Amino acid sequence: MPPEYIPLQALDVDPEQTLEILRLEYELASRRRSVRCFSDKPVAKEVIEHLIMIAGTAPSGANLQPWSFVAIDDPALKKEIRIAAEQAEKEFYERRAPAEWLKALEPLGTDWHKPFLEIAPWLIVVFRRRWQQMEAAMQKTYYSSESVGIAVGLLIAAVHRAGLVTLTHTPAPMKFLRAICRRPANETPFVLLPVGYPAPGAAVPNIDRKALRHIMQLNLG
Ligand code: IYR
Repeated sequence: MPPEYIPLQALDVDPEQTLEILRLEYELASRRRSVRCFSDKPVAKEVIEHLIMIAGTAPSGANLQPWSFVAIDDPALKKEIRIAAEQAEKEFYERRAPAEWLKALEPLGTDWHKPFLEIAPWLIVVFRRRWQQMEAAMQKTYYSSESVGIAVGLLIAAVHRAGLVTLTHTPAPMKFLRAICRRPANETPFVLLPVGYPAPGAAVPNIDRKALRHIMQLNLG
């Protein structure tokens, strides 16, 4: 069967306006930070639903959309996740982490305590599907890490645009999340995103971003 095509609905932007739009987008994007100090101020379920809908617009390998998002605001479930994450993280910080890795983390001031997992009003646990049910059979997915990574990027940008904050938390190992969230064996935990408002007076590490000349090469030069 030949593929069916429909008209594209790209945004119609006057090229004269492009740089102005992008300067503003950059100014906003550069204010995004990973935040570990959350307020317990509630966030409506509809807000979380929209964030996940935005994530679900990401491009994906063969459009297989190999992701699931588990949104959690149940205090008992959040507590269960905090306990399991802190257990894994304590082991990481006190035993498993190579000295070099701990040194790289020093400027962030992180440790195994993860109170934000209970304080943030929502946790979004993102799962990557290595294969998924398609019609009668299980089908392999393609580029699932890249696809889910892009979806998480869109979600993080939308969180920021909404005046909310988040953090890409990857407790290691994070297998426990599949059991706690009761997800099937074809799904692998990808990242855990606490979402909420920042605590009043929240502070972040004084670290900076690489300059354009350090991240961009123009042609061969
Ligand atoms: N998972 C640990 C350690 C950690 C690892 C990286 I890479 C970071 O950028 C930050 C922390 C933790 O969450 O503390």
